[in-house]
Parts: sequence; structure tokens; C-alpha cells
Amino acid sequence: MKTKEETIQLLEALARLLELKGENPFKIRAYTNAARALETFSGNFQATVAQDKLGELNGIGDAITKKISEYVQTGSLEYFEKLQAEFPGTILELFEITGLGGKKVKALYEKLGVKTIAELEIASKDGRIAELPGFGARTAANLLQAIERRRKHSGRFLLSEAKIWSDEFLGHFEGHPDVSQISSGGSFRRGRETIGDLDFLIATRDPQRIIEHFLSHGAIDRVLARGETKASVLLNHGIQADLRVVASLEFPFALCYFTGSKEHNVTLRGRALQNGWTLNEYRLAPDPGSKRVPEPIPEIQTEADLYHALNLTYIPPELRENYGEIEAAERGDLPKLVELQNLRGTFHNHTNESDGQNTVREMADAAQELGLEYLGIADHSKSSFQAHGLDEERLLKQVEQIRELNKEFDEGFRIFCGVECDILKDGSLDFADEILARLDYVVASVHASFTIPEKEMTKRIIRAMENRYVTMLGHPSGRLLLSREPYQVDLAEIIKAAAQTGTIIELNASPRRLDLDWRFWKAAREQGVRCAINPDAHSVRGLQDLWFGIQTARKGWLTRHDVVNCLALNEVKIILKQKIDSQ
Ligand code: DGT
Ligand code: CA
Ligand code: CA
Ligand code: ZN
Repeated sequence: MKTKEETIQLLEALARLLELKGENPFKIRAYTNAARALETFSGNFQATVAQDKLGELNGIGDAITKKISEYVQTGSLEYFEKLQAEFPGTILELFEITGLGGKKVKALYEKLGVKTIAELEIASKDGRIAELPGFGARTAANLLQAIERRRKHSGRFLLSEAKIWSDEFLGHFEGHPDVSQISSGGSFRRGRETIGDLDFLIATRDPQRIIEHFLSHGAIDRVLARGETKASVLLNHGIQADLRVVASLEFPFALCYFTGSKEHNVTLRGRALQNGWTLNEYRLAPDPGSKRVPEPIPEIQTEADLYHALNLTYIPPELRENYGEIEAAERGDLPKLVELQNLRGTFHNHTNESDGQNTVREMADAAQELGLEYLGIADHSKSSFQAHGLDEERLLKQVEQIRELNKEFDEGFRIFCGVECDILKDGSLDFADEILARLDYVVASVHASFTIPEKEMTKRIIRAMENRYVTMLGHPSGRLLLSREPYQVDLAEIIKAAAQTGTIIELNASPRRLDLDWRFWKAAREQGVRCAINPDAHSVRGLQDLWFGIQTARKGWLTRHDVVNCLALNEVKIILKQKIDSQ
């Protein structure tokens, strides 16, 4: 049986092949719509297919339902095989290059015979792409850059993709009688912004059966290594997963070891040696090389016991990066990290008035379902025309509409009217102050002119922050993880300016951004800069991205007192006006 993820990939591949064939756009859209519908489907996918109920999903028609059913139940789809046979087997890899869609791939293949990324690189360098109608020298240069970027990042995955597979494998073992303890480890458990591979750890008395069960998962493409107590596999989507199996007594040591980071582990081992102990992934033991009498070794059942044995308070996995956490744990002053349950609202979200998918009302309903007390709507401003940004008239109309809608809610919920206002090239804003003054708050972001020199970019952003109506700075570095480098900007200066001007800095929680990066938050917090964790949701589903923002905030040492959206509704209203009132 094929999984939901595999089916989504199939639908996307079908859409791409149909684009290459030059099929009519409605037909192509039917496949991409079906893929989107599956992405948001949260029920039991394979059971739904087996019971022939997939057709009841919005966005999936009869013909596609039949194809999905054939694919899921037989493991392949004849229609796809035939379509694929019409093109070289490698052609789909071209779609992985940023900037290449169906039309361009078709032209490259038909006019230049380009069918692999390697051939694309050659054609970009030797001038053939520069001369191709509809391409040009600039496109050729951009393609070369995109190829380079892909090379650099290949092998890493977004936290969101890793989470899908981590949840999947933890679910695969749920209720398994031989599992006494289970956890993910590695960079995923530490909440890193990108993940190299997944690590799982299981305590059991029967390693053999655990390994067999692990290897029986349907999404495994290849078994890379298999031993008595470990296995490594490559999943169908290219991500690698490592499993370690240990005895219950070893679990806390192994969990700590395989959570890392390496640098953190090295420091822990050093501390153990000071007590006359050796620490490895299985145990704490008297150090045979020690000249002094080792300290007695306390009983250790949990990771917390292990930290306590080393005279440290428990260090949450997100902090284990050797960023000063050991010293702080020794002093006993690690911050109490913010948690998902602390969040009471969010600010930066889009609706279908700009480039989102849902209406204000749908977004508000979804926010309430998540238990939030307030939701900020911040659609794009007019200069972001590619995102269907709002001009003054549409914005004020939306404000009016939201104020009306707010009358329907009781005191426990409220929508804030905002905007994601473009910071123009010179640091001025896309709207005049008179317009901004009519909103509850303003998120200011850079969406164009990314390539100006660092000094100029820093000045540009600081100028925007100096505007009293700019409540918060959106995605401060502009990076898109694994695909677009941040623009050149001095973030230390930006943080300083945020502290001086009383501007909140966003932690954009979209797993593609996670911007401002966790490495800067500790410094920002020390300067008193406040954080807003914003999902930048473009659909009701996007609100769920708050989870990734919390992971990153925890990595940045933030507590609930540092995060403005942990404030209650009546408190947050005051905070949103604080900058204006103080100037
Ligand atoms: P990744 O997978 O590249 O995103 O990063 P990690 O941290 O998950 O690294 P990974 O999967 O190679 O190893 C998982 C953990 O195992 C790592 O965080 C620390 C521990 N570990 C692995 N190799 C070593 C090593 O050579 N020395 C030490 N001290 N720890 C290691
Ligand atoms: Ca890993
Ligand atoms: Ca690993
Ligand atoms: Zn934006």
C-alpha cells in the first residue's frame, strides 16, 4: 500500500508531466488541487481509499479518485507509467531547480535537448540558454546560482518534513509490546531549523523484534545498514533514519548521547572526568585512568538524573548546542522556556484578499479552534503586486469588514487589523502614516530589492523601524531555508535598533523561514527586545506552523515573558500601542 505522502508526490509528478505535454491548464490544476487537498487531509488515508470514500474530499474528482485508488492499492499507476515513458526518466529533476516551471522545462527539453540538471548546468554556461527566446543571460546566471545552491544544501531537510517522518515512525511503534521507552533524538529533538537525518532510540528487551518492525515500514526505500542493535534506512523521500536499540538501563545515557549536539556531549564528558567518571552512550563508570578516588555514582533512571549527577540542572534538548547552556545550568539560571500552550494569539497572517487561501472569518474560526484569544490579519501591501497586495482603498475596506466581524465575538476573542507593509528600497513604507494610524498594528517587511549592499540594507530597515507606526519587523533576514540565502544585513545592528525604537522583532514560524534565526535571540532578549511568534499563515492550516516557531524560540532561550503573543488580550492591546504612545 502506498502512503499519503507518496500519493501527493505522484500527483505532483503527474501535473508536471502533463505540463510538459502541453495539456490544458484545467486538467493540470485538477492534479495539483488534489495534491493540496491530500496535504490538508488528516484522517486515515489508506482506510479512506480502501473504503472508496476519497471522492468525498473537496478538490478530488472521480477520475483522479480512481487513479489514486489504483496507485495506493496496487502500488503503481498505469496512466503514470505510460506518461512517464514519453519523457526521459530524469526530466522531473529539472523541476527541483528554483525558477524552472513546466513551460521552461518543456522549452529546454524540446529546443536544447536538456533533460538532466548536469546538462542544464552545461547549457547555462556555454551560452545556449542565454540565447534561447524567453530565457536570456540573466536567467542563465540565475539558473547557475540555483544549481549551486541545490548542491550546497542537498542532503538536508526542513524541520517540517522531518516532523512528518518522526511522527510517522513514533506512530509506527505506538502500542508495540516490546517498546519500553522511545524517543526521537539528534538535531530533530534539538529543534534545529534543518535536519540531516532522523535518529530514533528505543529501549527494549527484544532488539531483534524492534529492528524487524522498524524495517517493515512501507516508506522505506533501501536498508543502508542492519545490525543487532541498530539499523539505518533511506526513506522514499530521500531522508535517512537511524535507529538505535538499547536496554532500559542504558536509555538515559543513549538518549543524551544521540541527542547531541556533539559539542554539548564533549563538554558533558569533560565534566564527568572531573568527577573521576567516564561517560559514554551506555553508562557512567569509574574512570580507570583517574588518579583520584572517583565520586560515588548515583542511580540514573532519566536524562534529568544524568544532568543532576554532573551538578547541572536539567538542560532541555533545544539548548544543547554549547551556547552557554552548561555554564547557566551550573549556576542554576537556565530560563524557563516558552511552550506552545503559552501562546494566546498571533499577528502575521494572510487571507485570500492578498495571497492567502482563506477568508478572514475562516482564519478567525481556525484560530479560535486552536484556543487562541486573538488573531492578527496582516495582508500584503500594494507594492507586493505579485502577492495581490492591497492598496489603501482595499485595506481600509478590510479594516471596516474586520471591525464589523469583531462585533460578533464575545470578549474572549478579537481580530486585530494590521498589514504586512513593504519596506521600500529607501526604507520608506508602502503606506502613508495617516493610513497606518488607522490600524491596530503594522508588520514591516522587505519583499524586493534584496541585493543592495549590507550597509544600505541595514540603514533601510532601521529607517523603517524608526517609524512610530511600525509595531514589528517581519522575517528580518529574508532567508528561505535550503533555497534562498538571507539578504546582506547587519542583524546585530537591527537588534540594537529594535531595542532603541521599541520595535518588536518577528520570529517567523513558517518552517521555510524560522527567521529571526535562533542564534540571535539570546542577544536580542538580553537587550530587552520582544519577540512575536508569527506563523505567516497563508491558510487555516498554516496556523499550525506556530509549533515550529515555538521550537525555534526555545532554541533562542526565550521565555513566555519575552514573547508578546503570550500576553492576554487586554495586555496585548496596550503593548501594540506602546510605541506610538511613547513617541
Ligand atoms: P544532523 O543529523 O546532521 O542534522 O545532526 P545530528 O546532531 O542529528 O547528528 P547525527 O545524526 O550525525 O548524530 C546524532 C547525535 O549522535 C549527535 O547529535 C551527537 C551524537 N554523535 C554522533 N556522532 C558522534 C561523535 O562522533 N561524537 C560524539 N560526541 N557524539 C556523536
Ligand atoms: Ca540526525
Ligand atoms: Ca544520524
Ligand atoms: Zn512577508
